[in-house]
Amino acid sequence: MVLRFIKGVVEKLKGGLSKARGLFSAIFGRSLSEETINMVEEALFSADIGVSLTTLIIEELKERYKKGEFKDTDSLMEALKEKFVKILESNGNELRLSPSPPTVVLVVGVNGSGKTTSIAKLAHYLATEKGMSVVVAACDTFRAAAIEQLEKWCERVQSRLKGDKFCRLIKHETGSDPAAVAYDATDAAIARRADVLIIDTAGRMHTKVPLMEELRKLVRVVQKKIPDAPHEVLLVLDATTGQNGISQAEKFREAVPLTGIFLAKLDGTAKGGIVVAIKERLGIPVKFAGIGEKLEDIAKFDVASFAEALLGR
Ligand SMILES: Nc1nc2c(ncn2[C@@H]2O[C@H](COP(=O)(O)OP(=O)(O)OP(=O)(O)O)[C@@H](O)[C@H]2O)c(=O)[nH]1
Ligand SMILES: [Mg+2]
Repeated sequence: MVLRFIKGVVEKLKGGLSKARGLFSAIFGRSLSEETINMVEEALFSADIGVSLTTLIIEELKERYKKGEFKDTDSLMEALKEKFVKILESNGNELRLSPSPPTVVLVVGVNGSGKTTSIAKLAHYLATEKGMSVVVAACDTFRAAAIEQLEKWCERVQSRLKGDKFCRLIKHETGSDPAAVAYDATDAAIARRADVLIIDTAGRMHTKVPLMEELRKLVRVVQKKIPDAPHEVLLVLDATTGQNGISQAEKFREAVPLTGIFLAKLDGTAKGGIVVAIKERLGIPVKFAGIGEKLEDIAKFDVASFAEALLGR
């Protein structure tokens, strides 16, 4: 598994982005006119770029069109692609690693967004590709099935590892305090000299303590042992939820400083443009994409490939 946008991944991604792609590709081959730009606008809306960003992009394109900057539709689409890449480009697409392991990765997101599956993929990637040992904390203690699901994933990852590398789950009983699990998992990660500690969390309010308060508490507990943790806070967004992702990000950001997005289900009926909107509105880079339900179905987010998959012919 090479975590780049290898051909198969781009093809898969194209499938997920097919609706928006269809609208964009209908533009190629047409003669250039104001009408073509209106078609771009429609395609941007349908791709879930969002109203404000679409308006901004379209105004810029219209202005440049009036100045005669585009000689044909191809150059118009090229300008659009450049704009996308410019918005998405950031130096922050890599996972932030702590100079003194374990690196703590906190994973948050609403119910069903894909957190647990994405954690499994990330653990698998870090263990098999980067040779890291991983401790996973089952801090979604709401239902037994959630803990079992994570346990199965960790065992599957473990079965693929060689030598003394490991992927171990730390869990408590269903219904126990998530912060207590985090505390033990932090201890275990330090004691076992793990490279990474990945923390799964609940996506719903299930006690009297509001979810966001629970997240803050969990962070405080981890910081007792690792003061600069968490080094990475990944928000898992379901790519099919579109613009709603923005408000989810805003909500979680009130509780914990988000450092990246894991965009799950990009292989589904995703519109994909949400990536651009999130980066533009919130300044949070998309670091990984989920492109299926298997351990290998993770792609490191690559700006140019994404723009090509969405806007390419
Ligand atoms: N097609 C596809 N399905 C995914 C992807 N990531 C997760 N899923 C599916 O989405 C569903 C929810 O995934 P979970 O990982 O359980 O989500 P969660 O956020 O942990 O959910 P809760 O623990 O219930 O809050 C599962 O059926 C996953 O198989 C992806 O990248 N592509
Ligand atoms: Mg889960």
